[in-house]
Amino acid sequence: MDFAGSDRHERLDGQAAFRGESPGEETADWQRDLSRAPISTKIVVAGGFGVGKTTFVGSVSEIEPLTTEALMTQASEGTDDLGPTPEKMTTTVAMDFGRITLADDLVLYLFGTPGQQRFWFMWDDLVRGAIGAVVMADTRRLEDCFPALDYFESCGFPYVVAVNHFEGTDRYEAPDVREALSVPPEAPIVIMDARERSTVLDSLLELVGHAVEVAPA
Ligand SMILES: Nc1nc2c(ncn2[C@@H]2O[C@H](COP(=O)(O)OP(=O)(O)O)[C@@H](O)[C@H]2O)c(=O)[nH]1
Ligand SMILES: [Mg+2]
Repeated sequence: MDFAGSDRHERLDGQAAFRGESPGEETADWQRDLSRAPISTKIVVAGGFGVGKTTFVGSVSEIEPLTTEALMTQASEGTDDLGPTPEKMTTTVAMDFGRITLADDLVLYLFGTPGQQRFWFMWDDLVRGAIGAVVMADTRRLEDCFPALDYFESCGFPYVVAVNHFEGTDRYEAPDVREALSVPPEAPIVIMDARERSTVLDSLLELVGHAVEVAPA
């Protein structure tokens, strides 16, 4: 783990003791309780093209993230807008897949959805069985996450908005983003950096907390 020593790490440590984090530490009673099987759940990572979904999943995945990137060809010219990320040579054609263990017995499976409109037919399948979604937003093109927001709002699916802050762009605070996106007050907004593991974990913890809060008792 590469975030030892940060404040965030200490905070996360309290909330979620990561597997293998402290090898010398005594195991607690509940950890030896074999009846306590790990709970696994699914989380969807959505957002527009180039917003950082593949980076997000790759930053936290314990397993080699499975991505199905394809070299962009002339066929996607004019469909995939490369304006803000001209260096981007690949595009995710199916999905990103990763896994992370929180709190020793909560396993999250992350599914990054392709942002391109031509793949929206997959969304109903993708969200089946998921507890919630992280909707990634880039403040340079907030409108790219409208379709994802509309989709999750329309089906009452819990989500958090993760503003992936690209350096060199204006920094916005959560209330500004909430207003610009008309995000209802109950949906958390996190300002983060998809390349920074600790901020990706923060976003996931926000989502898990939010999903638990809104889940029917
Ligand atoms: N500067 C900066 N670049 C990022 C950040 N997140 C992703 N990138 C880069 O932006 C590009 C698009 O990210 P990617 O994860 O492939 O986007 P996706 O299409 O949503 O999967 C890649 O070149 C990433 O390395 C970030 O927080 N800051
Ligand atoms: Mg991708």
